[in-house]
Order: sequence, then structure tokens, then C-alpha cells
Amino acid sequence: MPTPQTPLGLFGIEELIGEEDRAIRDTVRAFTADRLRPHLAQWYESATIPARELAGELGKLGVLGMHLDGYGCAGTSALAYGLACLELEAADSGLRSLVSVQGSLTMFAIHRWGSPEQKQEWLPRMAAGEAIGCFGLTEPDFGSNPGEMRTHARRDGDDWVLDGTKMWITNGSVADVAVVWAQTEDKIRGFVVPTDTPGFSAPEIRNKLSLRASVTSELILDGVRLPASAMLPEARGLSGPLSCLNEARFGIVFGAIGAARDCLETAIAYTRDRDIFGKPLAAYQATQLKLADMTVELGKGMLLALHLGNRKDAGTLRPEQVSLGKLNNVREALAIARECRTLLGANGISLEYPILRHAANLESVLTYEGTSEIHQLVIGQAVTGHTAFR
Ligand code: TGC
Ligand code: FAD
Repeated sequence: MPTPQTPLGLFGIEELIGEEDRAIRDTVRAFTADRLRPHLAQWYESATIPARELAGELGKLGVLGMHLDGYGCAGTSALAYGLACLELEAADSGLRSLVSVQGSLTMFAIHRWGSPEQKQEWLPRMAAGEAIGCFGLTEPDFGSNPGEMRTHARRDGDDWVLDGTKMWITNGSVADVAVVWAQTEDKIRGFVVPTDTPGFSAPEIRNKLSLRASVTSELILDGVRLPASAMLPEARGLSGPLSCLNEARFGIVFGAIGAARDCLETAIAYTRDRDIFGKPLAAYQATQLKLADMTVELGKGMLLALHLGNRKDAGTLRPEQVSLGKLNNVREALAIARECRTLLGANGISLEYPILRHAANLESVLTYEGTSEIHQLVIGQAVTGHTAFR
């Protein structure tokens, strides 16, 4: 009998990744094996994670804002960051979310659009995991269409006063700082809001059936008074927050492959062990057809992720290309998770195995950072020249 290969091994993926990026990837993989995997089912079931403790450990690991330069950030390649997201999401999408929101959304917003003082105040502590950040764009009535947001900031003397509500905000209740986007007389602007500012509160959203190992919150801004220096000086208009979304979506392109890989490897191992009608489930053609199709989709998604990673490192990655990756890889990862679930029979619905947990998580991943329909419309716009959002 030939020695089985892993699905990504079959594609020869390893040779496409440089030594340094591989070493970073392996360090993150080891961290997930030792520190995260033993607790995932319990965190998921209880819908609680030790976010502050984990942030400190992830900071020591060097993954928070790892692809940013200076201010205590590691300054790795974009590809290495993607591979770190892949390993984190192979454990649980909620853990990748914690890292994405910290590094790609909140730290990136401050790094890209902030003043020297804002960068100095927040980035070193956030890179170390001593301060947690959240990113408030979505509102109860404006998710896919953030340009119509109602949260607003008005001038009062030299100060800004913010009023409004943000919804579905990852890390909200545990954050020390929130980057909040608001309408002003001069377009949408971003504000760096310390979460102990009077008028700011962040009640946690309970009863989630997805992303349970992640903190998700509402942000309430009730007359939050901030000094003039709280505004991100360089971001003006919706392109400010959307530029941050490109970064987080890039991480998801890789992360989704991690969740799918974990499902497929689990299913392959299970079918090799499980005897049905006198022989291993893996030895039936019907099983192999499923496993082969999933292997093909997983490998194609990984090749796409690596291609986009190389383009990002070369400085040539365009937002609509990120949409190609986010749409394809999350959609296929979810399809793989659902198909793998069937191969485990009743065991497929148990938390003893990671598959349905990944599938449930991927429902959120399909929706956040731009729903699959929004990414279809971005791609549709790119290939037709017509805008069909409205
Ligand atoms: P539109 O008129 O097309 O554009 C407004 C301005 O933005 C520019 N732009 C971009 N800039 C950078 N990156 C992009 N991807 C950009 N897309 C557009 C555009 O050039 C324009 O600039 P300017 O200078 O002319 O003003 O805007 P629109 O209102 O028609 O909306 C376009 C649309 C629908 C694509 C956009 O609104 C969108 O992407 N909607 C989806 C919203 C979304 O993804 N929200 C995610 C919230 S954060 C989150 O989910 C975190 S999950 C956390 C986790 O990982 O746990
Ligand atoms: P809607 O915009 O109401 O969409 C509903 C449906 O309509 C979708 O199927 C959508 O694709 C479709 N639709 C929308 N527009 C069109 C159109 N033009 N044509 C056809 N169909 C359309 N947001 C943040 O700002 N920060 C966070 O940290 C954050 N974390 C999140 C964590 C979780 C667990 C979740 C679930 C969400 C999070 N979000 C966050 C919010 C997320 O970005 C939004 O849920 C997402 O953008 C979709 O918005 P919505 O839920 O309001 O759906």
C-alpha cells in the first residue's frame, strides 16, 4: 500500500515557502498545539476565552501586528503573517480573529493613519499584548454598507463628542482601546478611544452559535468626549476603514485554509481508522471521491493564498484580488467542513472532533470582513466595469 501523503503535501506546497517563513509558521503551529488545542473544546462550549492572558502570550510569540514595521512589531513578510493566520485558524477561527482584529484592523489603522503620538502610545503595548484593541465599523443597521453609518462626531470647542452604537465588534468588551469610525462634517473619520473614557461601554453579545471562542460586543458611545488629538489625522472618508479591511481579509484568505486543512486531515484519519461493513471507510470509492475533491479544493485555495501573499510582499496586491481569495477560500473551506462532517457520521456533531466547530465558525467568517455577496459584487464590478452595490 502506498504511504499516504497529506493533502497539501500532495501539492508540494512546502517547497513554495521560504525557510524563514516556514520557521515562523512552525513556531505558531507548535504554540497552537501546546497552548490552544488542549482547551479549544472547553472554551468553545463555555463561550469564554482568557483573552487577556492569551493576548500576552500571543504578544510574546510575536504575532500581534507582526507584518508591521517598528514600534515593537516584528516586521515579517506578509506571507509569514498569512501562514500564522492559517495555523491559528486551524486551531479555531476565534483565535485568528483575536489576532486579526488586534494586528490587521486596530494596529494597522493606527500605524497607517495615526499621528506619531498615537503610534507611540498604543503600538508597542499592543504588539506586546499588554493592550487589546477593537475596531468599530459595523452598526446595527449598517453592516455591508458602512458608508451610511449613523455614529457621528461633533466638534465642541477643541474636543470631539461621539454618539452612536457599533455592533458585532470582536474583542469589544476586553479592549483597552477602540478605533471607532464616525461621520463628521468632513467625511468619515477614525477616532482612537480609550475604553475607560466616560460614556463608552461595551456589553458582550451572548448566545452566539458561531465564533464562541471569541469575544463579540456592542459598543455604545454616549457623549464620549475626546481631545482633538484622538482623531486619526491621515484617514478621511470610507477608504480609511476599507484599507484596514484589506489587511484583515488577507489574513482570512490564509486562515480559512487552516480551518479546512484541520477538517480534512481529521476526516482522513477518521476514515482510515473506522471500519464499516468489514473494511476501512477510507477504502470505499464513495469516500475517496469526497476526499479527492476536497483535497483539490484545499490545494487550489492554498496556491491562491500563496499567490496573493507573494503579490502583497511585492506591493502589487489589489483589493479586488483580496476579494477573490476571501470569497473562494472561505466558501470552499465551509463546503469542506460540511462534507468532512458527513464522513464522521454521528461523531461529526461532537465537540470531541473539531469539524462542526470549524463549520459553525466559518459561517461567521463567510459574513464578516465583507459577506460573500459583497465580494462577488467587488469581483463583478472589476470584470464588468459596472457597480451593482446599489
Ligand atoms: P465606494 O464608493 O466603493 O468606496 C468609497 C471609498 O473607498 C475606496 N475603497 C477602498 N479603499 C481601500 N480598500 C478597499 N477595499 C476599498 N474599496 C473602496 C474607494 O476608492 C472610495 O475612495 P474615495 O477616495 O473615492 O472616497 O464605497 P461603497 O459605499 O459603495 O461601498 C463599497 C463596499 C460595499 C465594497 C464596501 O462598503 C464594503 O467593503 N462593505 C463591506 C463592509 C465590511 O466588510 N465590513 C467589515 C467590518 S470589520 C469586520 O467584519 C471584522 S471581523 C473581525 C474578525 O476577523 O474577527
Ligand atoms: P447585512 O449587511 O444586513 O447583509 C445581510 C445580507 O444581505 C447578506 O447576505 C449580504 O451579503 C446581503 N447584501 C448586502 N448588501 C447587498 C447587495 N448590495 N446586494 C445583494 N446582497 C446584499 N464588524 C466590525 O466592524 N468589527 C468587528 O470586529 C466585527 N466582528 C464581527 C464578529 C462576528 C462574529 C460577526 C458575525 C460579525 C462581525 N462584524 C464586525 C460585523 C460584520 O462585518 C458584518 O456582520 C458584515 O459586514 C455584514 O453586515 P450585516 O451583518 O449587517 O449584514
